[in-house]
Amino acid sequence: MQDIMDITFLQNRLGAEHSYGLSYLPIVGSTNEEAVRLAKSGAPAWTVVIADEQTAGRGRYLRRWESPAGLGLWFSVILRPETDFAKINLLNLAAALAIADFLELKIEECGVCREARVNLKWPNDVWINDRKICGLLLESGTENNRLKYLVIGIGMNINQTPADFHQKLGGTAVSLRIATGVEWGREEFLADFLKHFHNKILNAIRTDFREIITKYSAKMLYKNQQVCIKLMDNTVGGILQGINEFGYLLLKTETGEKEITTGDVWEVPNQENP
Ligand code: BT5
Repeated sequence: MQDIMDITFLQNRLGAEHSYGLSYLPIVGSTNEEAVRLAKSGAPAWTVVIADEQTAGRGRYLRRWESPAGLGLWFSVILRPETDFAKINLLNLAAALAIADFLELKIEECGVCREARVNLKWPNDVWINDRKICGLLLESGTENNRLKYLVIGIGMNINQTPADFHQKLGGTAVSLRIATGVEWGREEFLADFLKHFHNKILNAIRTDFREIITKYSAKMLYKNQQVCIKLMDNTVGGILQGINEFGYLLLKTETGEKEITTGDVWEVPNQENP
């Protein structure tokens, strides 16, 4: 497989009727940074910034996202949804769900018999079995409490082998190749994903996210399990119950039910069976 993406192949596979404008950069600091810059200067909805490699790929809270050349899909989609800023959580969940559904479709299509369960770790991770395959980072601009633009940054591990991951990620990250045992054509995968993503996001907005909560909940990691949630300045423990209509996490704690708007969820190992 090649490091450099074949953009003509990608365009052709997307077909003539697609709504995307592609901006391809072999190497960039962060596709989100570039997409935010383009969005601020008026780029239309469905502009996609794609890179083969990111030198400063970012996660939430200024964390780093490993984005080696030619092995994954690192891209950012600009949206201009006509919605309140408050809908951003639901858009985040709708995007994660669209990714999980697509991964399931592709895994099924390729016919591997390996056990590859796709799960959602609230709020922005997609996992296969017990490892992270994909992370999302949303960045937005607002005006009078309405979303002016939304950038959905997506990092998906595609063709890495275990040795390609940084030691620090050992045991927590996975690629589609590791999960399925086969190598994937990134262009074909991305073109098919973009078509799927467009339909899913438009449908989620059109139906006011009505089905998203139920569908997201069904794929949620650690449901009804004891978890620990790392917030900005403290940690809270409890039983993960699901999400509410705003996309916030519901946690049953010793002092009652808590609504969590952001944070990192970790499983608390079972004392009898750690
Ligand atoms: C995320 O943050 O998971 C959001 C990642 C978004 C990356 C995309 S790539 C395209 C676009 N451009 C950008 O600059 N970013 C977006 P968070 O939940 O904070 O998780 C970050 C953590 O995931 C790190 O601290 C590592 O532990 C882990 N990690 C880093 N790189 C990884 C990788 N390639 N695969 C799996 N885990 C990784």
